[in-house]
Amino acid sequence: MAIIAHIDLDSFFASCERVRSPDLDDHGIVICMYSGRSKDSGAVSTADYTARDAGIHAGMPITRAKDLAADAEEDIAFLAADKEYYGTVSERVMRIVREHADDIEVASIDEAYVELSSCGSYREAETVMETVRQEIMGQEQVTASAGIGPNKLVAKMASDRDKPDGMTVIRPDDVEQFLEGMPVSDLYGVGPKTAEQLHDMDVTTVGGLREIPVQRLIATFGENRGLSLHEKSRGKGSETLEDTEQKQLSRIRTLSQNTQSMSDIRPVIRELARDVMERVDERGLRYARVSAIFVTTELDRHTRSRTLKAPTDAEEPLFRAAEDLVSDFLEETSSDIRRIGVRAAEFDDTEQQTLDGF
Ligand code: TTP
Ligand code: MG
Repeated sequence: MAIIAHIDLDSFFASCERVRSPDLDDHGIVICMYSGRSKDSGAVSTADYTARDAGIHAGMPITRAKDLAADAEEDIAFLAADKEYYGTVSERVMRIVREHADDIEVASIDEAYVELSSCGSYREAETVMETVRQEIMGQEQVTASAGIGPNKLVAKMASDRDKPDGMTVIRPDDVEQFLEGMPVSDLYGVGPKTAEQLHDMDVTTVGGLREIPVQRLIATFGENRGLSLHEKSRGKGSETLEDTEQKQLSRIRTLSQNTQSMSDIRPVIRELARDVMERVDERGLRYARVSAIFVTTELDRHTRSRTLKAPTDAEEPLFRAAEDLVSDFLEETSSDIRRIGVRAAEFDDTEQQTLDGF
């Protein structure tokens, strides 16, 4: 029996900004993607729940959002999106989630599917996800909503049910009732066009969709979409997570001059190893394979790799192995090196990457 959770951070970009701007405590927050064409051209990226109460939502033109904000009771702050910062928060959050799961699939910057089948019961899975949400709150001061169900489809829709800062558990026996009265447009993957076509067939709820014979769905929407709608209306979805885990981390740099000299290259390897390790650390990983990447003056690209005796989270083995690989390569080539790279791979349980020799 599969048990899958879906976790989605609440008004994510806005929540990140709230963490670093205590002065916005009594403000609503709107995050904007400015197009740069004119002062307020662009669209709203997200709005916190206070700004949503004023009618502001993602995708809305910034000018319209500002009009709504002007009429709102609360003060609403408009900030430019800083995706790099949100990315670092996201990585730390995913690390927390990963620590509690058999496996995770990072589905976007603020959501992940979580494999919890080994919990053995929904009650245990619920305890795990409650812990995950508390740790995220404790460490990052952002709230997350979660859903638990027998597959990804149900988990995803369950996490949407009680936003913000809520959790919904849908056991297999509850799936039908959970979906029954739901508007078809809320079925994950049903866009406005499909919803409209369904409305034309007098289908407004998922329960109504379930009544339509699959042949009729196929006749209207084609084989793939027809079948998919039929399955979704019954709460059937994938129980298998996609492999999104990081397979390798690397940094490559152009040398200040083309060279054959180890003493020129060594300090660069040191810096590259440090940069790579920073990212390995951020993700809480251990690596077991080291590669050095070379681009010669002729722009040929070579890779040399070595597997360590045991996985490690230390920087020195990365530097040492890369240094050895470089010195071996310098022995066998007569070309000067133009660019040099260092890569760590084979993170803990992850399978070996076949990136060598490209
Ligand atoms: P979502 O999870 O869709 O939205 P959210 O986290 O802001 O709000 P919710 O509480 O409903 O989950 O998207 C995650 C982030 O992705 C969001 O904070 C900003 C960004 N985003 C955009 O930039 N443009 C968009 O149209 C959407 C939907 C999201
Ligand atoms: Mg979200």
